[in-house]
Amino acid sequence: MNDSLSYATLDKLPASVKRPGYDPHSRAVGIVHMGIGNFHRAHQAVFIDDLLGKTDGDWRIIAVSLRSPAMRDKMREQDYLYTLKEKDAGQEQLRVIGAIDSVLVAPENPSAVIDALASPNTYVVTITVTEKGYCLIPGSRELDLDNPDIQSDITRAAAPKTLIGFLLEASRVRRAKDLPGLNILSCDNLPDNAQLLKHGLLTAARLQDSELASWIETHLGFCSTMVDRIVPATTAQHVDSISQATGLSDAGALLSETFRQWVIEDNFVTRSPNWRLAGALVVDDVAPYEAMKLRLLNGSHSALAYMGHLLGFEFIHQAVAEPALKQFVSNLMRQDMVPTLANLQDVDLAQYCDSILARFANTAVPYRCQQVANDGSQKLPQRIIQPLSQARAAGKLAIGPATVIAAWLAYLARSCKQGEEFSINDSGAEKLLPMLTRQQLTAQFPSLEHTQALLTHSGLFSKTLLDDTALMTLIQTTFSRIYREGLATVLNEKVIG
Ligand code: CS2
Repeated sequence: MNDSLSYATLDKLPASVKRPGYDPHSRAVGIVHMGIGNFHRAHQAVFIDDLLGKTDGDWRIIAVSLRSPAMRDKMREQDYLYTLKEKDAGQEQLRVIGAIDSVLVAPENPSAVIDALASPNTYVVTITVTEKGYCLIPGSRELDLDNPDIQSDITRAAAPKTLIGFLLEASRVRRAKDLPGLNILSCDNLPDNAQLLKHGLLTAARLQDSELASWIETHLGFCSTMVDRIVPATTAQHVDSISQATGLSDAGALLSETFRQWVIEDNFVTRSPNWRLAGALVVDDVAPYEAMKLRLLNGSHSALAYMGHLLGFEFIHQAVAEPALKQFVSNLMRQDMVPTLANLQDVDLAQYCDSILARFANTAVPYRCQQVANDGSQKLPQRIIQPLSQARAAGKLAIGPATVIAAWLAYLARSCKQGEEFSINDSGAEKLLPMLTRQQLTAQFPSLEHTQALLTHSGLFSKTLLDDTALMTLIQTTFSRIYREGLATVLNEKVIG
C-alpha cells in the first residue's frame, strides 16, 4: 500500500513530477472560490499555483462546495494537495498543485463560507457554479424568482443556499464592517457572465434592501472572464494510474489537456493578483473572446455530444473521428459561427477552428458525450441559439445550428423511445419529456406543430424565431429525418458530396 500524497510525503515524489514552486504554508489566503469541481482544480487553481511560484503574495484559495462534501472529504486527508496530469498527443506533465488552502462545504457550515467571503484578507472571489448555478431563467436571463432556493435567500428564511444568497450575506457583512469591496470573477460558460451575475444579485438585493443594492453596485467589481480547458470527469481508473505514476496514493488526482486559457476583464475595484504573471490575458472587453469560445468550441462540443450520442459514440474523441461528423462540425464553425463573430486582432479564427478539432480528438482526455449533453437547455442559448438568431437576422438559412437543434430534439425523443430509454440530466428539458411520451411518438411524429410546440415550451426561442416558418420547417424536417432514417443517413447526404 502506497503512502498518501501530503506535505509530509512531497519529497517522495519522483523528480519528473512538478511540485509547488513555493512553500504553501508561507502563503495566506486571498481568494475564495465558489463551486469547487474538477474544472476549478485544473484551471484557476493552476494559474494561481504558477503565480505563487513566480512571485510573493498571499493568494492561496479557500474553495467552497455549494453542495456535496465529496471533494472536501477526498482532499482533506492529503492537505488539499492533488496531482494533475496534463496530457495531449505530444506532451505529458504530472504536477502537484498546492494553491488550495482548504475546502468548505456550504450546507454543513454556511457561516464559515460567509466569514471567508467577508474576511478583510479576501480580495477576490472566483466562481464556477455551472450555468444553472446563476439561477436565471434561460430564455430571458432574469433571476428566477420562482426558484425556491432563491426565494429562501431573498427572504433570508434560512442560511444561504445559492451563490446569490452567499454574495448577498457577505456584502451585508462587509458593508456593516466598512470593509473594501471584492473583485468578482465569473468563470462559467455564459456570455457576459459577471454582468449576468451582477444583474441577478442586484435584483435579489433590491428586493431586500435598496441600500445594500447600492453598496453592491459601488463596491463589487464584476469581471467577466472567458475560461478554456478540457477537463473530463475522473474515473477510478484515472486516479489509480496517476497514483501509480507518482508512487503516492491520491484520491484527488485528475486529468486535463495541456491547453489552457483565461481572459479576464479589467473591472477590478480592489487588490488583485498579477493575473498576467499567472498567464492570463487581461482585457478591457472580454465579450468577443467569450462569444468566440462559446460558439466555436462549446457550440461544436454540444453538436458532437448530441450527434455523437445519436450515432452510438460514448466519447467526444470518438465522435470527432467520424468523418461525416467532423466535416459537419467544421462547416458549423466556419460557415455558420465565424461570420457571427467580431474580428479579434490577436486571434486567427481559421487556426482556432483547427485547434479545436485537434483538441477534441485528444484521446488522453476522454470526455463523455453525455457530460456535454447535460443541461442542454442551459447551454444551447449561448452556444447555438444566439448565433442562429443572428444568422437568421442577416438573412442566412443557418443549416448547421438548425441541425444541432434538430439533433437535440431527436436526442430527447430517443430518451423516451421504447428499448432505447436513457435519462436526461437537464431540469429545463425534463418539462419537454411529457410531450414525447410513447403515445405521441406516432407514425406522423414529429409534425411541424409538435416541433413548434416543443420549442415554444422549452422557453429558449424568441417569438421571432418561432414565427420564422422557414426555420421551423427546416428544424422539423431535419428532426423528422434524423428520427426516422437515422443521423448517419442525414449527415452523409447533407455534408458529404
Ligand atoms: C463542455 C465544457 O461540458 C461542457 O459543456 O462543453 O465544459 C468544455 O469542455 C469547456 O468549456 C472547455 O473549456
